Order: sequence, then structure tokens, then C-alpha cells
Amino acid sequence: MLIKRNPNGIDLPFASEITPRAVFESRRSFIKQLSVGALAGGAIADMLVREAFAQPSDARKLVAAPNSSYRVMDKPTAYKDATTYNNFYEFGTDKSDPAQYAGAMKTSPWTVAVEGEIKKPLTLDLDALRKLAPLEERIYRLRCVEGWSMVIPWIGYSLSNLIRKVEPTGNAKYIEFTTLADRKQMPGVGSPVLEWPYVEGLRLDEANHPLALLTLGMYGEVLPNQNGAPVRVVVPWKYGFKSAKSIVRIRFTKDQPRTAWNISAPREYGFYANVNPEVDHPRWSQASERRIGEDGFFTRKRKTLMFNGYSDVASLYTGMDLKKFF
Ligand SMILES: Nc1nc2c(c(=O)[nH]1)N[C@H]1C(S)=C(S)[C@@H](COP(=O)(O)O)O[C@H]1N2
Ligand SMILES: [Mo]
Repeated sequence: MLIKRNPNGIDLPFASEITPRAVFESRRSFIKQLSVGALAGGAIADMLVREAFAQPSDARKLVAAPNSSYRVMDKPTAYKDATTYNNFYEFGTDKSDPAQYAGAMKTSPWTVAVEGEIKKPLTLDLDALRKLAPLEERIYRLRCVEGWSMVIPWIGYSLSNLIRKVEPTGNAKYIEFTTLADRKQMPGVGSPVLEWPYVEGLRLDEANHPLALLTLGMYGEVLPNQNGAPVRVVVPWKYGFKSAKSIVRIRFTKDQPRTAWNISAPREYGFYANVNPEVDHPRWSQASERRIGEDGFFTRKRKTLMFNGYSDVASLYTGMDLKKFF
């Protein structure tokens, strides 16, 4: 389907295929004794991939079947990088703030209210969310509007499963995600950078695209708090800010929702926010990106791909001027 092999890519195993920690550790110490030059490229690649994944404790483990139709071949970002370089402004605007402060957020019990233009409104707790559809592991690129990207093995299922269950009415044209805004737990809430709570939204047909992922975990475990525990969306063909973290309400609407970044700077952040190397941000180019973990002095930037490489979403935008609807 849409995901083509990256010519620079390495063919990766999924978290579930990865050897247990003990085996991995002993193998690594053996490898350390060899000179790097003596290693075959394949062994190095294998080692790098293993190092990208976490070693979750049993309580954090989340089992999911790899879905090979949704797997980019780029090397996953190291777990360490994906969990220490974050945007989650409720905890502060520095990349290191979410890792430092989000640990205190209480993620259980948690409920998501599903309401608005639907026939079957309901409130889902975490257990209901986990059981709503089979969990899949999907390796997606995530491209931040700021010009960096990561590759993350997410765990979840297509958001369309939830949409189908609640039976949207004929009036439902959009879907709005509202996320937690609790001053007591979140030191960034109250800062004037954004209007709180953080709200995002999609057109209903976008939300129904199978790529749009309702996400409960990553790297074989439940979501770390800084990555949007316990439930977020990941919309990989759009800039990262569309992928709202720590969702508490999903509302179906007739009108286009007002969204946090669009409210704060409408000229800079549109409602659609599709990754598009041809439409620059007013203050910088979007033609290329820095892959987190590859930022050596001599490392070349990567070319940003239309729709972040997820070209089969193009049919959602037939006839639309994507410079106007940026
Ligand atoms: N609630 C909430 N969700 C959010 C944000 C935020 O500040 N608050 N930041 C967004 C931005 S700008 C990006 S790039 C991604 C980052 O996701 P990650 O930290 O898991 O890589 O989360 C998005 N979701
Ligand atoms: Mo972002």
C-alpha cells in the first residue's frame, strides 16, 4: 500500500520479535569486544534497532500485533530520544519539560467522553478503550511543524473503529479532541502561550482514514506520560501538533472546531496542517527536516515528503488548494 521502502532504510523487526533483555545484553557485551570494523553492516543495523526499543517492566507492557501494512522502513528513533525530546506545553515549553514534569500526571482512572453529533454517546474508561479493537503495532514517521521528525512504533488501532461504534449522525462533519488541562498537575497550564485546554480537530473523513491512529502505547509499552498517556491520537500525514495528547473528550460537530494552535497564530498554523514541503511556514522553510538522533555535525537534513510520505491520503484533498487550506 502506501508505505514504500526507504532506500536508506533498514528492514526492522517489531518489538514483539525482539529478543528478551538478558539475551540482548549478553549479545551486546560480546559485540562490544569486537572492533566495529569487523562487524557486518547487518549486525550493526540489528544492534541499532534493538537499542531503539525500551525494556518495559511487566506492568507497563502492552502486547500488540505488528501490522506490516503500516510500517515505515526508517530506523525507529531511540526510546530515550522519543521520551526526552517532547512537545507537551501543558508541562512547559522546553523540550525537556514534559519528561521532567509529566511523571506526576495521574493517568488512572481515566475516562474519555464521546459526545456530540452521534447516536450512541458514551464514556470509555481505559479498559474499554483497550478492548474496543485489536491493538496493532505501527511504525509511523512523526513530523513536527518545527522542522524535526522521529520514527515511532506506536500501539493502537484505527480511530475509525471508535467512530463506527458511536454512529455519527448526518450532521457530523468534524471531530474535536479536547485534552486534559489541570493546573494542579500541569505547570504549563495557565501560561499564555496557548488557550487551554489544548484542542485539536479533524474533518470526519480524515478521522476515518485508516492511518489515523487512536494510540495507547509505544515501543511495546503503555504511553509514557510525556508522550500523551493514557490515550492520544497520531495523525502521521499532518504536522505533529494535530496529534493531541492525553485526550479526555471526543466531540462530533457540524462546524469546524477551533483549535489551539490555530487560535494562537492563525497565519502560521492552519486547521489542515498537512505536511507539505511546498508550503513554507511564514518564518521558515518546510522543505527539509532533521531526524532526531541523526544530528551529528556532518549529518545532512532529510527532504520532507508530501503528506510526510503517506501519499494515499491525497484523495481526501482532491480539488482543494493546499496552499490556501494549509
Ligand atoms: N495536549 C497536547 N498535545 C500535543 C502537544 C501539546 O503541547 N499538548 N504538542 C503537539 C506537538 S507540537 C507535537 S510535535 C507532538 C509531539 O509528540 P511526541 O512528544 O510524542 O513526539 O505532540 C502534539 N500533541
Ligand atoms: Mo510539533
